[in-house]
Amino acid sequence: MTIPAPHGPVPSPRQLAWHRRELYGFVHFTVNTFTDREWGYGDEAESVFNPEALDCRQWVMAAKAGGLNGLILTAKHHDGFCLWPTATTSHNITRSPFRGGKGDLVREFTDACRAGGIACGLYCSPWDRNHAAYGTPAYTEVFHAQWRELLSNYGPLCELWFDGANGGDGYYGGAREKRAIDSRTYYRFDELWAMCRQLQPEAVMFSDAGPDLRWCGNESGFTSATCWAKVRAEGFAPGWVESKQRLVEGEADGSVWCPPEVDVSIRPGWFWHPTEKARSGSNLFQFWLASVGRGAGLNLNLTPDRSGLIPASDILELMRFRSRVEAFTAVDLVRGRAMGELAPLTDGDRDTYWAALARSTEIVIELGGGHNLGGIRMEEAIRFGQRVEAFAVDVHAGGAWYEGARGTTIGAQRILPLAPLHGDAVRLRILASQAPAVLARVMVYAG
Ligand code: FUL
Repeated sequence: MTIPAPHGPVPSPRQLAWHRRELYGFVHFTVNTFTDREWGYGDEAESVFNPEALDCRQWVMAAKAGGLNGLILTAKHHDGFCLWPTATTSHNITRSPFRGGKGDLVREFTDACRAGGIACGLYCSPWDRNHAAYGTPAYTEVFHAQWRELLSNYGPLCELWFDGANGGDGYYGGAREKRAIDSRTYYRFDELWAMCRQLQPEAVMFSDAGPDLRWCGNESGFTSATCWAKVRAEGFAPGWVESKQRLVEGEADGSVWCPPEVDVSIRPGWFWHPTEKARSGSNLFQFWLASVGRGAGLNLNLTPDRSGLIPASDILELMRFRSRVEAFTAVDLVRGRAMGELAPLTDGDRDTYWAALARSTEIVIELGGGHNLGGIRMEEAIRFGQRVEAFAVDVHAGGAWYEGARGTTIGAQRILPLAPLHGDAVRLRILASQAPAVLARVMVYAG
């Protein structure tokens, strides 16, 4: 078989590795946890940060209970308090009671992730409501130096998170005023990103505008049903995008591979608040279907409380969520069933593929007897680009074909519940594709 020529942009190796992570989490934790705020003003006393039972191994245990493959910690949020002993500002963890002023939460976090066998990444906010120099070129130097410390001292990181928010006002060393910056130029992201590539070549970088991952345009747990991993390069900068819709769907004629990450919190807020509760496991399962199920990544935020631990009630919902995913995907009825040239589709190997000859095509996979159907997972072999524009899935039941699902894009993976039919074969129809489809795997889940 000839190797297909790539169609349009293709993922980099680091983006391919990210696509396979699929499900991971944020940890939002800082002074806000203790002051009951979402955006600290920047004037918080370091002494408020005092989590007496903190144990990052418990965070990793909670992540694994939910099936998360990695965690990303807010090393510094908009309030400017640094969770590591930085040389760039005195507004940091060494001036808090935590570990008697000898603490380094970034160290404890990265160590615990590695010990637990999950990936770790970091968030360090561009906007800094504490720093006196915010708004001047001097702060940009500070911000770059903070990232240099984080990139240099904590081993390999999987993801670097550049937040786009900037609300204007803050403490700013006592000035207590509003400061405006031009987010397209002020942070000198080109230089910063070059440093990230040099010091952490494996890490993907997230911002509204990539370069590796884009924001999905909402914090509500979904990406759109039509989901392109490619975008046109123009009209984006961190914290700035010409049109939000471009982020949501991506662009069929995009020139750059930049898939969406869906970031959403397990609770209403990003930080722990005494009056809020975790979303249910079935709610999290819906988020999974609407993000991972549409070819995006799901970054599910966890919120340690004031003791420094993730609440037991949240862990219970994470376990329920994981059970829902495991039950949905438990039995693949077509494993090993596709024959001849289609065999790569059901061999369980994401690296093998089947290439169609035409832009519309159909394949039939027998189930070897009647089964109740629950769902389907389809994958394009995205190293050849994203191609499929429309598809339908039919189920053969009682001697006739019934349409069980229909959609537009497939991408890295498309996961859909199927109409509850008792069938003995499944037919995938590729109705339209920018170039002949190249598919990696098809799985049909028992219902
Ligand atoms: C937003 C921030 O303003 C929120 O506080 C949170 O960190 C979220 C992930 O990103 O832009």
